[in-house]
Amino acid sequence: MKIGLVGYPGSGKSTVFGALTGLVVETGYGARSDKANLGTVKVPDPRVEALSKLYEPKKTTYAEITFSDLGAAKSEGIDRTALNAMRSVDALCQVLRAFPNDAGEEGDPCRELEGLETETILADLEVVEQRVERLRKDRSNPNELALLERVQSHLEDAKPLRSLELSEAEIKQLAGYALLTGKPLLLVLNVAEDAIAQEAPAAVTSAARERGLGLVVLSAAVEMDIAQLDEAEQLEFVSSLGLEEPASDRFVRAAFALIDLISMLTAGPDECRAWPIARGTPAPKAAGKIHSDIERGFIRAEVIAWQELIERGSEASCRDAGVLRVEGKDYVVQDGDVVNFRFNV
Ligand SMILES: Nc1nc2c(ncn2[C@@H]2O[C@H](COP(=O)(O)OP(=O)(O)OP(=O)(O)O)[C@@H](O)[C@H]2O)c(=O)[nH]1
Ligand SMILES: [Mg+2]
Repeated sequence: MKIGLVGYPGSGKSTVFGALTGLVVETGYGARSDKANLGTVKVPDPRVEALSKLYEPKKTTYAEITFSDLGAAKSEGIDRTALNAMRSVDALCQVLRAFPNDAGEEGDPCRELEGLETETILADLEVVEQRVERLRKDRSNPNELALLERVQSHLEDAKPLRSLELSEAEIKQLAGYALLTGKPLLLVLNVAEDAIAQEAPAAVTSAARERGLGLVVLSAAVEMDIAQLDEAEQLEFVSSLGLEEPASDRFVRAAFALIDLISMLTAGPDECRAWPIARGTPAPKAAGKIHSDIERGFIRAEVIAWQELIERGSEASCRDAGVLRVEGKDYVVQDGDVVNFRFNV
């Protein structure tokens, strides 16, 4: 799963990326290479932490997501290279500048939000118009034509695709077009160091709410500093700022939720682990994430809600208490299920 960091030049994409990944990257206006920065980040998960404390396993593995710093904007605004780079990611996070830059200019996050929205709507319209024209000419697929005409008129109303109501089948039909405004979008308001404990400006929160978009407030510069500290120092520093955890932890969790993934958990003395799966995945398919043999030879899943396991301290006492459920192949795995698969190959 890949998430693209997008936004206007100097909004702080590379700084956010550095803070998330702990990688040292070049920041500052014009500091960018031709290759997008790529980095993989653990999704902080207190459930995995608790299980790991209980089992003291040899290995603890968190879910991961990959962030890509699509810092390819050339001058003012968003250019074509940046727009094209967005097509290959699963979701977008737009970094909005709300701190004064080196030139002393205040940020205008609402303008940046609207600006990128307009650019991406226009880029999508271009794709859709071309396809509509083709389909009208060769009359090969009236079904798809009708759908694309609906999409076109929605975009022409200056609305992003994600606000158009679509059936599962229609979403599938459109997937191949990789339309930018159909991708899940999370907003990151990058504020000045002295504004992290303050509420986000009302104009920004209402712009996010109107569009049904998530909003995370952080100061990338501060998060970058936090990322350089060891764990104990981090906690101390974060609480001295009046926060409970680094904002980047909240951000990564929000990004994970954005792509509609949930975590199946496995726990034991060898490994405690979170397995990212799509919401609605049936047990055998979820088992296949661990190993294809387990999917092939699936017999049943033994499931305990993670809180029960932590509370009762062992699988055996969960069994005794009747909170270990035996589920078959139609069971849909839920977020936070600790699962043990029985299989036979
Ligand atoms: N004061 C302050 N400065 C920041 C913050 N975040 C980023 N900056 C500074 O703003 C400048 C631009 O940040 P970058 O992370 O390079 O921005 P970018 O979006 O990657 O920029 P381009 O790659 O040029 O599009 C750098 O000088 C950063 O140090 C912040 O939270 N507070
Ligand atoms: Mg950059």
